[in-house]
Amino acid sequence: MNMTYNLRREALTKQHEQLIQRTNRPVPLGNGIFDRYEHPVLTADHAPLTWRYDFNPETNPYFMERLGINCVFNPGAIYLNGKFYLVARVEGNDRKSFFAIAESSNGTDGFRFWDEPIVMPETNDPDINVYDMRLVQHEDGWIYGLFCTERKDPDAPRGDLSSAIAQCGIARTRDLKSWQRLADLKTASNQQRNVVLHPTFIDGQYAFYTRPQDGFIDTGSGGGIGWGLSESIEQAVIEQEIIIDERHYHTIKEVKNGQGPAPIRTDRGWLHIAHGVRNTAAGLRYVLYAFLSDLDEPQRVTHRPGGHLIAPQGEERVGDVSNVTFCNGVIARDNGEVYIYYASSDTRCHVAVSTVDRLLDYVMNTPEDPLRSYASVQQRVSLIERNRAYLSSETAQV
Ligand code: M1P
Repeated sequence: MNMTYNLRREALTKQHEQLIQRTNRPVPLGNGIFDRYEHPVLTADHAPLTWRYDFNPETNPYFMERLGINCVFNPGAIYLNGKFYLVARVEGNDRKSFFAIAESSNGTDGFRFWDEPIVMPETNDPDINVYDMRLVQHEDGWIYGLFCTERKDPDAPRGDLSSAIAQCGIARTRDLKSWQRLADLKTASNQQRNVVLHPTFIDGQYAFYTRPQDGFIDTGSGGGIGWGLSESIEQAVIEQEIIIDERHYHTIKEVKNGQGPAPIRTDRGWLHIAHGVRNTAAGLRYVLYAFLSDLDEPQRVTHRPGGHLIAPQGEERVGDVSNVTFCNGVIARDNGEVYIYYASSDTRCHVAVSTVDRLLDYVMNTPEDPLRSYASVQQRVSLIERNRAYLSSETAQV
């Protein structure tokens, strides 16, 4: 057997195993709202070598990569039978995304992909690309995966090979292993991305968060996080779509926004994580924000903390699509811990750990964006004055 093959196979296998077994520690002294972790939880290098290399020395004497993985990002998440599962968006060097499950016993490190990726069944209208799955354990007993299905725009002018139509694909499973594909969601909008199934029935119907848009990239006159109901999930149709969280001038969500994972049920309401997008001279900037909505009427937003919850930092700021944080997976455990899985710059996956109590404190006590610099500085002056009063009373007591 040839030396190159042997040396490379052995070294790469060792390196891969070390990466998976790498300990991941929380970064000390964060902002008190959540703890970031020092390493990404999943990267392209976590993809098993058998997905990338031909192991037969006869046909691959140089142990050369045959099918490269470009990046692993935007994972859906679910906690089942004591394990943390991520359904990651794995993108090959050919730009096609597919879904693959990685599993960990503690949610912050040790994520290992299952032996094979998910082979998602197609509908009669084959998907060109599928991505960004939101996993929901619905009260009807199924686990649903809602994702973006993208196809070429049939009305694109000749020569335009970029215009696409994004719609919501729906699949369901009981065990994350076998997947049943249902019909794509039907709405009045030409473009739908970031569609999420609410985990409970509302008025006896399936409830969806949507994101209607005019164009594939541009919201045009559309946008905002929408909401609609459907009697059926097998043939889901939303007749009436309302906007529950609008875009707003000079905010973190002036260009577009979208619901992240399905919201977390808490005593105080449904806790949502979403992404907001604004324009800059360097292109679009994607950050995560949070809000709270009413327990009985999840479409009624009750608290809107201003600004971002998580924005890209350090190495997170650079990647295939730089300056992006995106989240479509969260795990809320019965013990109150919350694991926010977010991706940075369309390249890798991270975790930020918090608790329901801390996130509720954040959403209920962070003031809303006052929408003007004058009002914004007043919020800060008011905080400074309250602190001055408190600190001087503290000194007086000593
Ligand atoms: O590139 C950033 C993100 O862009 C899209 O999100 P949105 O529809 O809100 O613009 C998605 O393609 C997402 O996957 C990607 O991370």
